[in-house]
Amino acid sequence: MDKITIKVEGMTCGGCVTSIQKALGEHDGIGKTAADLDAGTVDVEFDSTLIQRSAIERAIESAGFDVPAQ
Ligand code: 9UX
Repeated sequence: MDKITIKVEGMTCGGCVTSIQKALGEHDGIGKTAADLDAGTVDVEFDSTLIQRSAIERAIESAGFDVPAQ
């Protein structure tokens, strides 16, 4: 598994954390996720043979959050 940290804008409560982690968990190739509300980041473990960073960022945006240019 690779591990990346993605900056995410718009997480304002524990429910946001849950919904991001739930949205990511539905994708093949994504392992453990950990959203940090205070830091505005999400750590994502993923299998790079199954999913790419760009798709992970799109999944976060589809869940209703903004991923600024990193
Ligand atoms: Mo709580 Mo986070 O309603 O969008 S889930 S602010």
